[in-house]
Amino acid sequence: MQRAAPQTFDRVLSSMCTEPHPAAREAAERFLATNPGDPATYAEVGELETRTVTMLGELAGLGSDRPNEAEVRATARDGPPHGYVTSGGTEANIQAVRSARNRGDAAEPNVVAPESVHFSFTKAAEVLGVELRTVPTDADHRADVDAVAAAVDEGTVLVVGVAGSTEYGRVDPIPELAEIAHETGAYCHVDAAWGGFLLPFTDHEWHFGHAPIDSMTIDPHKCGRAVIPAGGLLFRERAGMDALAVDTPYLESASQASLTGTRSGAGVAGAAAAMEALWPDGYRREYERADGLAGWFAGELRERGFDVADVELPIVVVDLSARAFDALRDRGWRLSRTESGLVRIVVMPHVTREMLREFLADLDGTR
Ligand code: 0PR
Repeated sequence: MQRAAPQTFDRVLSSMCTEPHPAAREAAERFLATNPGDPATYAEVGELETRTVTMLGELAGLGSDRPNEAEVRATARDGPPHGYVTSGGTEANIQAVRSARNRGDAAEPNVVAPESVHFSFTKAAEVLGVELRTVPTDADHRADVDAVAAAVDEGTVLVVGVAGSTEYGRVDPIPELAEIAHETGAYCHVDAAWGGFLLPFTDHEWHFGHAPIDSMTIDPHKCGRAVIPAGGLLFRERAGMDALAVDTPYLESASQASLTGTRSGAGVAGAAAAMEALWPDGYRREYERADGLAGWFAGELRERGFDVADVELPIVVVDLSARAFDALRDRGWRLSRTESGLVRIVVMPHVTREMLREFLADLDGTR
């Protein structure tokens, strides 16, 4: 029988995952038969998870060199960053909603989010029995602060902002959203599943050090170059994790906060290895490369007369005809579309200038 092989990455422009760092591959293989869900038995991978969460906290403004007042208070009270390595952004977002619901006391809880939020929040709402209120974004696809303020009420347990949206790579006004959340007695969650490994090198205000947010999704298996599965969930306070913990009578550890039970040690080890290899300089270099490449590519498309959205983080959104889209798909390009039918090209680490030149040549050939 023929040995199955995965796709190559040389025509993949649609994915938020990428070729893992070699150190991540190697570490993942070493830890294939470990279960971070049972850290009393699998202590080594448990320690790796703590290190990973600490590093994620560093990226996300917890434990920075110059902590703000809220950070100092949180650290004094609770110790190191709180969170865990999830199976992905979906689990992290579900758990953020669950934690807020459990900590709040609303009889009919709701979550308020811009319409640009990832569909994992739809799953969260369905699974947890909370109402998801999505509100329109502004003309530039960012959360509209006034619309969010108008949608919250006494039942709101969580306000969500996106830092690096799935379709347009937009960063919502996080400090303003945190303020609205806290004024109404809700928590504030930032979904930086994709953007979290790019944003440290920009001047956006998106993390725990910039605003009094309560939780964050930040995924090593996207721009962090870890192996799949490795998502990240962080809380500012220990209470965020405590609200997720259930008793585990027959395990040596007394409780478990993760949604899944047995978990991927390979994912945890891969995330730790990738971050140790790349944080911060490797990630900075990749951000600068991708940012430059996305800007160049958008310029090339505009020169050809295409309508291209402003590029904020390295996702290029362009209006291509259905005919061009199909022709490019037929030539092997893996492309995806926004809800409104525009083509989105995600400039991930495997996407090179050479690839994009070939893409442009193929696009020219369709006209
Ligand atoms: N939050 C944001 C902002 C996301 O973009 C995504 C995934 C998630 C949460 C959920 O993360 P998980 O997929 O890890 O649970 N965004 C991409 C999407 O759904 C994921 C993706 C990845 C799609 C690779 C395609 C692909 O090849 O579009």
